[in-house]
Formats: sequence, C-alpha cells, structure tokens
Amino acid sequence: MAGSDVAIIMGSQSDWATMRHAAETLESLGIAHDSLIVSAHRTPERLYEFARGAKARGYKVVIAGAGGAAHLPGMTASLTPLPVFGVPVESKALSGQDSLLSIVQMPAGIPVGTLAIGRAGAVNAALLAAAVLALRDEALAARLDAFRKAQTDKVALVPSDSAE
Ligand code: RP5
Repeated sequence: MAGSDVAIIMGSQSDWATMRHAAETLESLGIAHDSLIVSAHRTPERLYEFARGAKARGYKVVIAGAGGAAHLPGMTASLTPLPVFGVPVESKALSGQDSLLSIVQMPAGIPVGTLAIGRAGAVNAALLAAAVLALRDEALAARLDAFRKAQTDKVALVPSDSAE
C-alpha cells in the first residue's frame, strides 16, 4: 500500500471483473496502485476513512468504479482534493446507463472525470491517470508514448478476412 500513486476503488466484489482492466493497464505501465472495495452504501464509514485520508497516504489519483445508483465516485470526490475518475460499471437492469448518468451528472463544484461504461472506461481511466502522473514523470511519459506507438503499429492498413 505505501508508495502507490493510484487507488482503484470499487463498490463491490462484482465490480472487479470490470475494474481489473484498470489495474492491468496501470500494471503494464509500471504504475504502483492499490485496489480496494469501498461501498458508498454498504461501507460508508470505510468510504469516509479512505477518501479523507487518500491524499495523506500519498495517492495522486483515484479511480472509482461503481454500478447502478453509483454514488461512490461523487462522494469520494466530495471528500478528497485528488482528481477522481469515475468508471460506470455495466448493470444488469439498465446496462450501465444508470451507472453512467449517476456518475457523469455531478452538479457544478465537485468534478468527477467520467469514462465510458465497462472495460473501455476502466482502461481509459488508467490511461488518464497515467497521463496525469506523466506530467511530472518523464520515464512514465516515455512508457505512455511507447504504449500508444505500439497500439498504432498494430493497426493494419488493409482489413483481413481472418483477423478479428
Ligand atoms: C454497486 O452496486 C456496486 O458498485 C455494484 O456495481 C452494484 C451491485 O453490487 P452487488 O450487488 O453485486 O454487490 O454498489
């Protein structure tokens, strides 16, 4: 835990299938991170304790994933000055539309940077966190550039019948 730059928090164990993609992306870029279950509804005291102490514990960015009535990112943002990126987890009832609207529609004054629903959002939250950290870390900036170049190099010019 000590020395991690990014905290990935999620409302439930069931969110891990999505949020693990954020963890894997940070891992691939060599960014120290912690993954924690913090529920705004079921563990509100844990949420307060985490969010109020996040900056003092050395985190620079928080990634918060939740589904349904997804209060976790907004509540976290209200309790910490750190940048918070919200990932709407796909819900069964409304396919994540509920999660997305809960997270994105923050009233003016407490921002949550909201990503796409599901895996894409989790990956991009990690990449945004990396971009923030890279502003003050040239080695990380170079790794991020390399990641993007590798991604570009993988794109064929001509579509193939056999490729996905
Ligand atoms: C939210 O409720 C969580 O973020 C999760 O996406 C959703 C469902 O949670 P479980 O019932 O699977 O624990 O708080």
